[in-house]
Amino acid sequence: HTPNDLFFVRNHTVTPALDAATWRLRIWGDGLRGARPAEFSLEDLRALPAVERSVFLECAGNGRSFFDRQQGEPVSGTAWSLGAIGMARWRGVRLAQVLRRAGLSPHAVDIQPRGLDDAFFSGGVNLGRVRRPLPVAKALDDVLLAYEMNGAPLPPDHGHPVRLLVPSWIGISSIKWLGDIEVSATPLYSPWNTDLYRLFGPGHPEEGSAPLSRQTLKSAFELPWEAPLSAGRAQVLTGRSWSGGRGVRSVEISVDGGTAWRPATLHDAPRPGGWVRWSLRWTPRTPGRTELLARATDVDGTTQPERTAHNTQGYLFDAVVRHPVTVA
Ligand SMILES: Nc1nc2c(c(=O)[nH]1)N[C@H]1C(S)=C(S)[C@@H](COP(=O)(O)O)O[C@H]1N2
Ligand SMILES: [Mo]
Repeated sequence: HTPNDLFFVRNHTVTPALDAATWRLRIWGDGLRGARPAEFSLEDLRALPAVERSVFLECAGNGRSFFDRQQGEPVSGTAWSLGAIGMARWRGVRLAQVLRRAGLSPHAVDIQPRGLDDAFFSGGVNLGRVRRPLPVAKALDDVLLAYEMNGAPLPPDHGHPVRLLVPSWIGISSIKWLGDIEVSATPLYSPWNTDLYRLFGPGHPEEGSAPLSRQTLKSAFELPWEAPLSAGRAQVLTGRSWSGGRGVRSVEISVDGGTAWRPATLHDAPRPGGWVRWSLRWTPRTPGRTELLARATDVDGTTQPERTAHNTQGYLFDAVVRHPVTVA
């Protein structure tokens, strides 16, 4: 697990100060059986059966800087390397249970959770408060209303007092500082599933791809960028691989820039929403600069590619990352 104080923070505006004692979640819309909205306090949610899940949360832009760095293709957005992911033990209540209590109708197709943070402005245009529709099928499957992270109340930066946690899906799905959820009998749209968080550019439709949902396959070494390594001294290279699919089955490592590959030893079983830790012993021999590569294959047989097809906003980078080290 990633400690809370080291967990990446991604805000569209600024972290709001919310009082858990007066906080309420409002559930409303024509996808409910009754006309009346339902309201839940934090105490109400805590009174329902709690569940705990260890799953990662990862921004759709994680790895974005490698479009430019490795492929020479500039993209817009925060130039993350591989730090926009964390794994936590989330505790909360199943969204399915709360939606049913609110009177979910069989005609509901989409829900739209919305944050209590300030409205987001882009290019001078007010896009309103952060919100992104989610199909009811996913909402009823494995989504949590989380109020604890790694055994502590949700920290302010991570959505205090309650956030949505949508396992395996891109980070924007997991709305923080949750204030209300619209439940709708017709499909819902917001800038976060129309102009943002779709794939745009050559090779993609004018209106963009379908709204992005599941995360992709990635690997990272647990090693500083440009790490200095000693020639002739045995190293244990360690790292992690993860996928928005059913989990990672195998990982191969190259210590010569991508010519020869050796299997890494995995230290975790594949699990949806989980990452696997891996290691490989290696004694660097030749002084100089080199690149280490880690390439994962998931349970469905998909392997990380050499390149990721370009998209203008730099989402879902999944190609093998070339990690520079210097042997001296
Ligand atoms: N209300 C609200 N929810 C939000 C955001 C936001 O700006 N406002 N950012 C989203 C994005 S883009 C990501 S990647 C994750 C980041 O969660 P974290 O800051 O807890 O790591 O929260 C998502 N939920
Ligand atoms: Mo994100």
